[in-house]
Amino acid sequence: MNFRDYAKQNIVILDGAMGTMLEAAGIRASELPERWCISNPEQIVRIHKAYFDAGSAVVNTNTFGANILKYDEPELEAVISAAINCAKEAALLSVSDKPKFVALDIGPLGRLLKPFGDLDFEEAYSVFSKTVKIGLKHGVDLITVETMNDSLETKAALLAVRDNTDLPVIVTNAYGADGKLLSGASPECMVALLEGMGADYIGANCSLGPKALLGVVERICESASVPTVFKPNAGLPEIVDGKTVYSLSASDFADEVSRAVELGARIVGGCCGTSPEYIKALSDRLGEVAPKEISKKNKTVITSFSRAHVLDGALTVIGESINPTGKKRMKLAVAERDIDYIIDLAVSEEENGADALDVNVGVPGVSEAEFLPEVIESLQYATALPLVIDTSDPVAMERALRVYNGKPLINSVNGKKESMDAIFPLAKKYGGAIIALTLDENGIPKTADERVAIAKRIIVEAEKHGIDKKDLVFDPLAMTVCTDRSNALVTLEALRRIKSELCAHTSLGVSNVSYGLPKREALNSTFLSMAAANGLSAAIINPASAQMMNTVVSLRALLGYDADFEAYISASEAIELAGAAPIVKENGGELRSSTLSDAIINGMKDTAALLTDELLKTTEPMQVIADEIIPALDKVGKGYESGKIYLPRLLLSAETAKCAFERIKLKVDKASSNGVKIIIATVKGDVHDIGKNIVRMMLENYGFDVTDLGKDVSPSEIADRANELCPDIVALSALMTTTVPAMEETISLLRKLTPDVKIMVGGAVLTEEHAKRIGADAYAKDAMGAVRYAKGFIKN
Ligand code: THG
Repeated sequence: MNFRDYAKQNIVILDGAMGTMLEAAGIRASELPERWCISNPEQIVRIHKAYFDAGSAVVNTNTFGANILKYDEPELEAVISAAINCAKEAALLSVSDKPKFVALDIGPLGRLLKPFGDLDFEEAYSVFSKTVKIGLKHGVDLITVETMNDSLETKAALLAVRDNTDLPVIVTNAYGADGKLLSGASPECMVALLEGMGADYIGANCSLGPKALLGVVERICESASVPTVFKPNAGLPEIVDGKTVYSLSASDFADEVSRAVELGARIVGGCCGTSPEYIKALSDRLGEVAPKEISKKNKTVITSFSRAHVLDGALTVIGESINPTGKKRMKLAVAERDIDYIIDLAVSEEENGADALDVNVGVPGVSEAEFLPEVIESLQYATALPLVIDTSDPVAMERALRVYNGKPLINSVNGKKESMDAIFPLAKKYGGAIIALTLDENGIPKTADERVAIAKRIIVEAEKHGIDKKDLVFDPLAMTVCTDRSNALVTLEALRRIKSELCAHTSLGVSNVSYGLPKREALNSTFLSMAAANGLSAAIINPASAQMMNTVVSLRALLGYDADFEAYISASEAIELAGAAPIVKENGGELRSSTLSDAIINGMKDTAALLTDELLKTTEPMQVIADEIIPALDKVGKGYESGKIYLPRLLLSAETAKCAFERIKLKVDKASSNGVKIIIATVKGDVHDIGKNIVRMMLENYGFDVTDLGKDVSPSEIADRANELCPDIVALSALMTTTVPAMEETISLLRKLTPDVKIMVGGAVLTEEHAKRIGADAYAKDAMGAVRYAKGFIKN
């Protein structure tokens, strides 16, 4: 039986933890677990077989970290083929009468993509591709991409899978207590992104215990049209007597996971802390539960790295400002590759109430294929809004689509064969929604009839490429009424008919209608109202125009999308406060971010460097740091702590602050240090330095003098360096539960050798309480927590 058929008819039981079982079998923390496929294959076979016997229909190969960043090529192939053989052998040996499937397991790379780390998207993609190709060569039934906490890394992995095989693929992410990935993505973001790219099964694994993730599972079930997967830990990890224990018993675990099945999850198993006993309990428990039917969701969703936007009739505003057509200043910015100017426009548009941003950098003589992906990469963390990628160059489009961290709106395809042949495969592969212009080889039709006919043909053609109508947004083309007085009416009729006859979403570049006429805003806003009355879903407009945005706010209220007129009233209050001034600031072509502080907050690196140089002409370096840099970092840091902004944005600001610090360092040596010395290290046995690197970067940016000892550092080395450098603080990181004992050991050694030094600890598996228990002076929940503690040591 093939896996897809099996999953259609059954609740699929996956396996439980591999790591936990290997620990029990005596693997040391410093060993690479995948090597056991070669050195101790009988153990690996035993574990897989125990899962099959307990009721698993699928086991994941022991290849979580099998990639060319950790193994050279011959060893990688040897490890993966041995891992697959172990799983297949276990399937043959198992006494279970269920069908048995082997999934190639792919975990995170252990090195982070930009902006968290230094890995490029393309590098990550090629690393994943290598693992996938080897796995396919040795034959598996399906592929599992799991435990990813960055949406862009997940995208790289899924792309590598889909470029090489049509086998079923399960994709599960590690969500935090806030219901989001570390990179900021919500469950709705992940569903839109992954479903768009062809993931067959989508879900959550690892991280918290089942109860804490039920909300995430529910949201995935509500937004996904594919089966939902749930593979949580056995509750929350705790460390007791140096050992990691999980809070849930097998039967409690089975009860809680079966709650998820009642909510709609159809593919379930266990992650860290679970064993065959847990899978047996789950399998027995689920014998009685019927799988819930999955409904096809018809929502049109676009996303940024952190936000999902649904086209739902409440008139989506797409900001038009990032477009050089007819704008001298913007043309200059593109010619000079001035990304800061573009970020500035984006920040304004977001502040003015746009829901998504059109990004067009087409200027004659500038290679869009080079510049557009660069702009998309920079812009996507400077704004939380989904981007609308606007180019007629398919090469530029594909490059931009690759690096985009989310599901974009593709602007655009049209009814020409050449356009559809170029764009539909890209949309299918990268999973974007698409604006489709109702024109074809014969140009823009004069009648609404013909425009509707083109829309119909586009739907049929898109279907052939596997693209659903819900992902098409039709643009019946607004044209200036200057040249033909029937233009507006034809567009409005086409709009109405596309909505009523084809039940499809629509968009319009509204301001085209007034081209060549005076008092454009009057025509534009009136046309917008007429279009909205005819069913317009998304308007490409200038959000800096108060008249346009007032019209939008009014339309939403009149169309019934503004419950209690809340948005309408707060917009009119803003007008009153400003003394009848427009509710939105006009953008007069000047940079809006005029202070260094603003530049840092908005992530404008070149501008920050420039403004720092400017300030240093008149101001003392320490003053620049105190007045501009630190307040900016504080503001972003507070936003992060309150959950208003996400990690990529925090890091962007930190990097921008670094640019400012570099200018200051050029001027005065040591000027940036606040005099507090900190040693930071990831403890022995732990090779994960993700968290530590983020903390180091934040501390450095606040002017702390940080010495980074790296990862996997022994207690004696840490103590020796502390002795030598006499720091104020030693900061220790442990990401894995298995390495927490090494942290405790380091603390006791430091207490003996350097009793005056304060010790701060952090890491994914630690809690405040546990930090206290192992004798640390402070626990830092995250990078900002570390900064807060260290600030207490600044003398002035
Ligand atoms: N459909 C789709 N995409 C589109 C268009 C469309 N993308 C481009 C364009 N048309 C929509 N974007 C703009 C951007 C700017 C202007 C018009 C359409 C424009 N700007 C004023 C000018 O240049 O004079 C200035 C406005 C301002 O004050 O900022 O006219 O139709 N799918």
